[in-house]
Amino acid sequence: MKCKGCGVELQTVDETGPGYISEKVLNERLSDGRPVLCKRCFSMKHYGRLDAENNLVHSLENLKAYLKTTGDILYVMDLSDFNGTFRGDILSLLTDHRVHYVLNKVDLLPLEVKIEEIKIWAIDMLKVPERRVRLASSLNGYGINSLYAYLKENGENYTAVGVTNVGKSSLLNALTRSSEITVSRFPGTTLEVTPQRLERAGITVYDTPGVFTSDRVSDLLSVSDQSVLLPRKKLERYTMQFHSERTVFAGGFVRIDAVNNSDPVGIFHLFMPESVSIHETNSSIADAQWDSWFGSFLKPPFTGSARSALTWKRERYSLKTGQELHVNGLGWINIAKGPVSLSVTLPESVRLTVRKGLVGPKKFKR
Ligand SMILES: Nc1nc2c(ncn2[C@@H]2O[C@H](COP(=O)(O)OP(=O)(O)OP(=O)(O)O)[C@@H](O)[C@H]2O)c(=O)[nH]1
Ligand SMILES: [Mg+2]
Repeated sequence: MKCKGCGVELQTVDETGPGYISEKVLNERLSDGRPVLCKRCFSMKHYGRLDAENNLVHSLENLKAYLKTTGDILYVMDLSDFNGTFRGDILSLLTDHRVHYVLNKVDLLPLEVKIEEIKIWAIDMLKVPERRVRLASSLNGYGINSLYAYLKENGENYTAVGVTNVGKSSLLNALTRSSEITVSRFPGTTLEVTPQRLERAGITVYDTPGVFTSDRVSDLLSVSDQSVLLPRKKLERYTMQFHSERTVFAGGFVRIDAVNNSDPVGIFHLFMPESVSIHETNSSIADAQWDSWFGSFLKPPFTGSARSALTWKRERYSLKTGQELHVNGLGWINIAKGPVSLSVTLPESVRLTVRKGLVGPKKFKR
């Protein structure tokens, strides 16, 4: 028998292993006719707590096995981390399938950016036909009814695929109007493939465990720190001017320095989760203080770790008005008035992408 929340096989023997439920609770639940959840799902669902860090890290290899399951693919992404969740390595495994893109968490984007603009931008980024791209929020229900109708029209079986924490399980709960599958702020919540029946539509959507990545800022954090970084509300916007000899920190992991040149003073916006500390200072102070500020004044990281434990790189960019520099698993810099020359210092593993702006240059008043 499988856990209704995460799909893993239930067992009553190994208290620290996946799928554990005590024999007593199992028997009580079965005799009451209530859904049976493993201990881990129970505490995530009812207390928002992760009792045991799961040790099932799902990779592309696991995904290949799930792809044998059936049908079209629902490729689920997180709009607040577009480039971090739009993955060439996953998509290259999907070439034999028809892929429909669900851009989830649209509720996290600034109100000033209109839904239609987001859609046009996303289609341009994804380079796929418009009909294959759906915007959604599993949280506030945006786009769920039309996605339901779309799925009904286009097939009978789908597999929801994507990296951890993009909201695959939340999306399926929204579509089935239930809360049966466990969702949580911790990455790696779903442990096995579980079919979800959309009864009225006569279709089945398979939920799958998220693929773990290694090039997002969030990947440098412990599981509980990752849950803190995940935005709870719309991304925050910080508007700044770029002067030479000045440095901006986006948390402890990302240092942005204006490159001393003849550019006129540029203006940029940072879009980041509310838990990221943003701080502007003189570059000389930044040099002196970064180590001691890392993880205390500058978060993330939220719990003790040393800057010297990581390998760092520095990349230089010249950005024009309207362009953005996206930092995987964190947020992005939007150039409101360019050109801007900057250097970004960050951990070697984290990927940056220059992209056309999701946010138009004249969107915000200063
Ligand atoms: N703001 C917002 N948060 C969302 C949305 N959908 C999901 N979330 C949150 O994102 C987190 C992860 O959601 P899950 O549904 O567990 O994500 P998942 O992709 O199934 O994750 P794994 O099972 O770990 O692969 C939870 O805290 C959800 O509440 C959304 O549309 N908007
Ligand atoms: Mg899940």
